[in-house]
Amino acid sequence: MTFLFLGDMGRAAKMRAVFAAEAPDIAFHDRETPGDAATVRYLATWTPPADLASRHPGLELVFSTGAGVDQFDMGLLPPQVSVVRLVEKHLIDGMVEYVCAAALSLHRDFFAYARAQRGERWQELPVLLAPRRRISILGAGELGRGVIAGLAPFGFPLSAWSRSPRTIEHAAHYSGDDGLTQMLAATDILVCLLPLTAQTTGVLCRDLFAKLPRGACLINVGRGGHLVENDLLAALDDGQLSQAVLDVTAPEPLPAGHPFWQHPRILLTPHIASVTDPAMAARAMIANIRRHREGLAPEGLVRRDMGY
Ligand code: NDP
Ligand code: OXD
Repeated sequence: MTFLFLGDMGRAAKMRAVFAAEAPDIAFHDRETPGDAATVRYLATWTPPADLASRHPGLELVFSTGAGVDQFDMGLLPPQVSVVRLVEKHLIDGMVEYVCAAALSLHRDFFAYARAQRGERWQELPVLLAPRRRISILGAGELGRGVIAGLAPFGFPLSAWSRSPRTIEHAAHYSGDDGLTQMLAATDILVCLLPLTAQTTGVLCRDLFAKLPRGACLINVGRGGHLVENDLLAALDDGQLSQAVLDVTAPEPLPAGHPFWQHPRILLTPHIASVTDPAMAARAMIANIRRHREGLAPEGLVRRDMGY
């Protein structure tokens, strides 16, 4: 029973050590020692190669090494293969830290003060405390709910929007188009934590920005494909939005000379909001292999027809 990791060898070494110590019953293979392709039951990769199914006819589970699966071409995988994304505490904690840091920096006007400093202006802005700053999250999944739990102790009024109705501790919940419009009207800082699917591509666009109160801020930690770049530039230029923090772009990295690089109201980070830890990922995958062997659904099982 073989697990094959198709990633870089530095990560492979860390994952191999966890498998050796905690799952000696599962043979661990990697790119340099791929073993017998026919015995591979479980495989982890960021993007599956096109010939995956023919190369490994015994495949049962394909793990994404991240939380997202938009980089997978589901059509290349046979229907009996389950696709599993990474659901893991370390990944959630990283996202919570990043979004809290970005939201607090926006809330306490750090970006405006950085601009004032560069212009040698000693300029006070009104101080609002958290109960007067409304933060909303697009997406109420593993990461969105983690972020809500991380922001709640500060006292921000919190909301979240997702496809299906649900109850979330510490946040008002909205779904549907009307729910989105209602939520946006009461949002000062908007965080995108949606998966990238056909339905969510380009969701961060002029129409959505127009539904926010004037001067609202955006944090995009979902995917670059969620954002219509020219609509963001227009919204920042005319003051509809006052600041954007972008951890994701399309493509990554942006080409030289792209207007986002030098924009005074955009902070770019290189897709580091939350980074997979190979050892933690290996533990999550081992736990899911055990669940699968017991006939249980793996945690993070992707609804292939929905794309997330
Ligand atoms: P989940 O699948 O747990 O959650 C996705 C959420 O989005 C769910 O609440 C889902 O609704 C909602 N959603 C999906 N489609 C729609 C839609 N059409 N309309 C409204 N709501 C929708 O994902 P995670 O929270 O684990 O991860 C979210 C994304 O974060 C990843 O897909 C990835 O793109 C990004 N990410 C970014 C990282 C970074 O470093 N920048 C790191 C890790 C992930 P419902 O609950 O109803 O299904
Ligand atoms: C992920 C990511 O999906 O890092 O895990 O973006």
